[in-house]
Formats: sequence, C-alpha cells, structure tokens
Amino acid sequence: MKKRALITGVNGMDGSHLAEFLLEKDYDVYGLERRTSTLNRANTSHLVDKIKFIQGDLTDKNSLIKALEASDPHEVYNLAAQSFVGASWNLAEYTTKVNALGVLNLLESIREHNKDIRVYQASTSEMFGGEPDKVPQNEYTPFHPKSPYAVAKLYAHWISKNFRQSYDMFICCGILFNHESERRGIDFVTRKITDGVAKIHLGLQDNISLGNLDPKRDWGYAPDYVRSMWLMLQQDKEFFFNNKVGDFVIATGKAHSVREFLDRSFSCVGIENWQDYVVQDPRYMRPAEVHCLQGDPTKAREILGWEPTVTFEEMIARMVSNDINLLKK
Ligand code: NAP
Ligand code: G4F
Repeated sequence: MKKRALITGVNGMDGSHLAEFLLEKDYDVYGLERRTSTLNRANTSHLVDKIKFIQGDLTDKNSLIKALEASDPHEVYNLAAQSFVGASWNLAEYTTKVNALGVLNLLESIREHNKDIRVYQASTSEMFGGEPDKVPQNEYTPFHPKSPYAVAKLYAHWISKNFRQSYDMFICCGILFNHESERRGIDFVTRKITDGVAKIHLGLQDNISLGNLDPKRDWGYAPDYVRSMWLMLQQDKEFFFNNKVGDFVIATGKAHSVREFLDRSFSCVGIENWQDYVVQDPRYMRPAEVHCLQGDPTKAREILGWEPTVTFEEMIARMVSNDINLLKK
C-alpha cells in the first residue's frame, strides 16, 4: 500500500524539496496551500500533476480538519510558517497566530482525526538565541528566543512535546539550523547575496544593501535537511516511545559569518574586493541579534544515520550559478 503524506507549506523552499523526496519514495503527496489571489507555485510548478493540492490555512482549524479528511495521511509534515525572522517584530501578532496557535490547531485536528498519524514539526535553531558562550548547540542547550518568530516557534516546540507526552502521539521536532537552496526566498540573507552577486556580475545592479555582517550561521543545503525530516518519522515505534527520541538537532557542525558568505559568493564570479559592492543599511539591522548558531548533529548521525552531503562552498556555487542562469533567461 502506498503511504500518504500531507505537507503544509508545500510551496515553500522545504515543502517543495520534501515533496520531490517523498514522490521519489513513491508516496501519495498532498500539499496544503494558502489561498492567494495569484497562485504561488514557483517552487512546485514542475510537480503540479503529481501533488494533490488542498486549500487550507494553519489559522483556520476547520480547513485543517477538511484537509486531513481529504488526504487521510500516514504522515504530516508541518512546514507552514511565517518564516522570516526579520519581519516578525512588525508582524508579531500574525507570526504568533500562524507559528504558535496554528500548530496547536493542527495538532488538535490530527488528534481528532487519527492520533496514530506521525507528525513532523519544523522547530528551529533560532530558539537557542545563539549566545557565544552557548556554542555549539545540541538537544540539551537551554532555549533563549530573541525574536517574536523564535518565541512563537518555542511555543510550537513545547506544545508538540506536550501532545507527544499527553496523548502518546508520534511527533518529532526537527531543530533545524539554517538551510538554503536555489529556492530560498529572496529576503533571506543567502539568497539576497547570491541574487545580488549575479546581478552585479551581469551589470544589472551596483551593490547589495545589508545589515549586520558579523552573525554566524551553520548553513546547510535544504535537500539534505528534508531527508532528515523523513528519517525522523521512519523510526521504529517502540524504539521511539521507549527512548524518547523525538527531538533532533540537524546541522553541519560548522558556522560561517555573513562576511564569509559574501566572500565566497563574490569569489564565484571572480570578484575579490567585495567590500566595494556592499552597503550597510540600518533598515536591515534587527532589534535583537542572534550572534552564533552552530549545531552539534551527533544524535542525528548516531540514531538516524543522517549526515549532510553538500558543503558550504558547493551550496553557494550552486546558488550563484542558478541565479545567473535565471537572470540570463
Ligand atoms: P518558506 O519557504 O517561507 O515556506 C513556508 C511556507 O508556509 C510557504 O509555502 C507559505 O505559504 C506557508 N504558509 C505561511 N503561512 C501559512 C499559513 N497561515 N497557513 C498555511 N501555510 C502557510 O520556509 P522554509 O524555509 O521552507 O521553512 C519551512 C519551515 O521550517 C518553516 O516552518 C520554518 O520556520 C522552518 N525552519 C526553516 C529553516 C531554514 O533555514 N529554512 C530552519 C529551521 C526551521 P506561501 O507560499 O503562500 O507564502
Ligand atoms: O537569512 P536570515 O534572514 O535568516 P535567520 O534570521 O537566521 O532565519 C532563518 O534561519 C532560521 C534557523 O536558524 C529559521 F528558523 C528561519 O525561518 C530562517 O529560515 O538572516 C541570517 C543573518 C541574521 O543574523 C541577519 O541579521 O543574516 C543577518 N543579515 C545581515 N544583513 C541579514 C541581512 N539578514 C537578512 N535577511 N537581510 C539582510 O539584509
């Protein structure tokens, strides 16, 4: 029998990579998408004949119940979120409704529909807050969220653990560190840089306006990271409940600054004096900054056999080259 999976946020970066991964594994893939006045399927346009799209919104519980009835899934991957940290100060209430209460809506709906469904919740390294004396971070590092986004995600993390404990539900929280790909949204610093470098290379733009260049992130490649989501849900049921292996840090173990990301991206197009092409703009500074995120993925390696396959350098080369090709088209 084919397994059925429901992915919320299917049109996002991770959602689209996960859909491809599960289709390869012969799943029936259902994707929850929000209603928008124009379709937002840039990442999934090549999959429209393969994914069954269902309209729904995390803030509307009724729509989630209907989506579960329509898909009757074995696995739910909750990737939907207002995922941009930088916007979460201005959109604090909205971010909380989607990223915190939306998750409660989904878990309640799953419990009512079929509590044996296996659930993946997209937790985040942002929950750690990245203080330099708490590096590297693992599953036991204390949380210190620094943005409305991170606070809301921490609620989602704890309510997921609470449902796991209270109702014996198979719920895994992946504490994923930053991961990127050619499909990354343009607001995030990595894609903003690779797109800017491509435009400068082609003579379409003079410089890139950025905020703080000092923060460090543990940047991995998104297709590697969606594999970890699936691995978490494939654990043996008895092993899962006996060993309480619900939360996993997923990271490369190496951190690089925004500066290093710039250096490497510009070097892809032969520019060494990249400082001449970068303007610092206070608009992109955050009210509170997460200084250093560097994960320790030992548990994921030992229990799931998960390891990243694409290096920082290779990922940047792919993103820059993809952006140049997109602009040439
Ligand atoms: P993304 O590209 O921004 O995708 C998020 C998706 O959620 C989008 O498809 C969006 O729909 C959808 N969405 C937003 N609000 C919704 C709502 N109210 N109801 C239903 N769908 C909604 O984000 P991503 O980078 O793929 O990240 C996936 C998940 O992992 C997110 O939960 C994020 O917070 C978390 N995460 C990401 C990283 C990372 O480095 N990428 C690390 C840790 C955790 P539209 O397409 O209509 O906008
Ligand atoms: O690319 P960012 O916006 O990603 P951030 O804030 O680390 O969040 C991402 O990773 C989280 C996991 O740790 C996810 F949960 C979250 O959903 C998202 O995917 O910013 C990275 C760093 C920050 O320190 C920021 O201050 O880059 C710095 N930065 C400097 N200039 C900038 C800019 N960030 C953005 N977006 N734009 C700038 O101009």
